[in-house]
Amino acid sequence: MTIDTLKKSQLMSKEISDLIISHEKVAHVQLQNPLDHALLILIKSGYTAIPVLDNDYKVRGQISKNEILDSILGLERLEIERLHDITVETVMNKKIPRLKTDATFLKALTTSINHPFICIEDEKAAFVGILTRRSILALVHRYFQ
Ligand code: 2BA
Repeated sequence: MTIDTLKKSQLMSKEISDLIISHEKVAHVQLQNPLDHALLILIKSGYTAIPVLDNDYKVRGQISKNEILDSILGLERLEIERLHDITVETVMNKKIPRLKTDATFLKALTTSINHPFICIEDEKAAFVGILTRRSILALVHRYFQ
């Protein structure tokens, strides 16, 4: 095995724990929050999409600005007044990628091809934080240098 191949296999089998953005730093909303609150958090944080958590701090989905705006799209205008009456749970995307803290870097790299961020859970499925495409690419970039 060459040194390059060895380094590559070490990188790919490396665990992702060092790359995780901890839950305290992750903007999120809860299932029962109204959409006006979710939109406020999205606009204030600057992110396109953020995780949705339940009362037990478990990840249940993610919500994006586009999903919110799409849900209030009327025939001729955005029905802004409906934002307060719809909950995050009704509109969120439930099919989201998740990984455990001990997942390999290769698994995270593969998942990040189609997803800008991945929710990370512990063994009891509690939310630990997120892994962003940016942190994954930064590590790949360091490797190629
Ligand atoms: P987006 O919000 O679509 O952001 C795409 C990229 O734009 C981010 O890539 C980052 O490079 C940059 N960016 C956007 N808003 C930023 C901000 N307020 N501060 C700094 N950089 C910003 P990634 O860093 O790879 O993040 C991928 C996705 O992960 C983001 O997509 C967002 O949906 C989510 N995300 C990242 N950090 C988050 C956090 N602290 N809380 C909640 N969601 C986060």
